[in-house]
Amino acid sequence: MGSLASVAVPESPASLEESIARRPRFRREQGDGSHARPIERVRVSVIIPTLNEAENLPHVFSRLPDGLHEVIVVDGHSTDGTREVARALRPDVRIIEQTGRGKGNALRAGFAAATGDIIAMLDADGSTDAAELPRFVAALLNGADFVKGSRFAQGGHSSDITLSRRIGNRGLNLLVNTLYGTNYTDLCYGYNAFWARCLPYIQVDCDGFEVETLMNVRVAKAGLVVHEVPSFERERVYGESNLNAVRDGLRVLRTIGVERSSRSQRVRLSAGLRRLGID
Ligand SMILES: Nc1nc2c(ncn2[C@@H]2O[C@H](COP(=O)(O)OP(=O)(O)O)[C@@H](O)[C@H]2O)c(=O)[nH]1
Ligand SMILES: [Mg+2]
Repeated sequence: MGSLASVAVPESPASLEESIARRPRFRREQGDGSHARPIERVRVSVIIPTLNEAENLPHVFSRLPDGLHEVIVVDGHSTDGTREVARALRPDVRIIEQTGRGKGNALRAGFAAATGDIIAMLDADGSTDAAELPRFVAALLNGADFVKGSRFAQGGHSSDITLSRRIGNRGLNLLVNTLYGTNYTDLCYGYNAFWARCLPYIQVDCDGFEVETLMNVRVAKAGLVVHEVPSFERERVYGESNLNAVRDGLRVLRTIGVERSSRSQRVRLSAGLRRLGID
């Protein structure tokens, strides 16, 4: 398994400074010295949302690379012993109980609690492979602000996605690329990593599975540098997906539309869609 220490990184902190200097707008807006840390000491926080994933955690945790700053499990009131299993597997794990419901709500809590320089999010069902993390971190160290995993970029693959989800994802992906001028190949995938300094541009304020779309659209709107890396999605090891293709597809569609409008339009559109039962 890969180790974060073995990531191919620019040789000195000066290289990172150089890549930041090429994006003066971003540096000016940050202005908080958050890049002063030498690359070798960059801290990586991993956020894992869990909803009854006790059986899957041994596999998921066994794939985590060495050298992580922290692993944060955000649990959705699981009743199968998920929190206890997480603690037994990894005594240093940070466990947070989410306050609301849904994956988006859980990730918001995890992002707020993270203390690392880089935040990575992955699933707890064995679909996303934590051993791929060094690839994401390398892309961030090489100049990306936000790194999207992609099952459909060259070298990526999914043995988990159903035909209907594949078609829906492709259509929604095309819509986002058309509306926002992006070149994404995989809109609705839960494996991403980004510099913590990007959080003010992301500000997750949705609750459900539309969270990845919201993040991808907001980083595009903010003009952040987004790289995609290929990722191999496996079938969930135990249990069943919590996602409903139609219900959650509509939520994704609504998110794309709402994000497209101005702030005041957004409030009105959001209220209108809610009246139609699309929330
Ligand atoms: N905390 C929390 N985690 C969730 C919730 N819904 C899903 N998850 C987690 O999000 C990840 C992806 O969920 P999953 O049901 O596999 O959806 P899919 O991968 O899109 O089919 C898994 O780690 C789930 O345990 C939730 O309401 N709360
Ligand atoms: Mg899954």
